[in-house]
Amino acid sequence: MLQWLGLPVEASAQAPSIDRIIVIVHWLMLAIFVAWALFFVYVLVRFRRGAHPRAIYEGTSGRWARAGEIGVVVGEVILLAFFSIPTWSARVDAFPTEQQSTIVRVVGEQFIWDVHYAGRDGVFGRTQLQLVTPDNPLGLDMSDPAARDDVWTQNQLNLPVGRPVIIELSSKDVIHSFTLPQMRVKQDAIPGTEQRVWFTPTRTGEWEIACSQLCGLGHYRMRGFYTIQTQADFDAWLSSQAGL
Ligand SMILES: [Cu+2]
Repeated sequence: MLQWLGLPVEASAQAPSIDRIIVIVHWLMLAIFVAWALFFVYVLVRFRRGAHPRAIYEGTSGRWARAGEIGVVVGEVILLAFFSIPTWSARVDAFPTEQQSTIVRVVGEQFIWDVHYAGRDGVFGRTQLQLVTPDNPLGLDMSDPAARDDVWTQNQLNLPVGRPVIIELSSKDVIHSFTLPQMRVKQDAIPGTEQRVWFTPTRTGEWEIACSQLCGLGHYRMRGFYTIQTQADFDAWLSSQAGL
């Protein structure tokens, strides 16, 4: 089934468990589709014009109709209780420690992804709303010593392969949805809150960041790029961005 769905490449350690759910959901939907199609053909023949049926307007109340509805509900409850929720819970419980992770802040705005790295000192500089300008989209406060080595980019997210990544996600204006299809990551960025999402990239590559929340007229061009690279390449890139 997985090959037929045409999903993007699995490039994170968490991708296979998400794909497993996607496959199960598709099998369930296929079963329901086939059952409904068979029922539809049966109804076409059974109540054809030549059989002179008399219409009943109350709707069906037969045993088979009820059994079908109950069957679908039971299937969905099993899917939720035994597959989706345990997968999600395992994902959330396994949150990595900050020491072992690469931590990056991502801020959505109409219609750009602002990316903030803590720089060499590992401490994010203070940001203030009043300081936001086109040249300083994050509102970095340069009077804070921790801010001086910070690195920021727009629509370009670089990450090292093979270790956990924690993205601290927020938004300046409306709800955006930070989406890395190859990582199987999709998380809403909500103004006034900070959402954390984590994953572990397992292969290097260059792909696109999507915004999967209709966030305004320019939503279609809210397109960023992300590059998963070796730790050495990532360190070199970060240094070059910091002007070191
Ligand atoms: Cu958006």
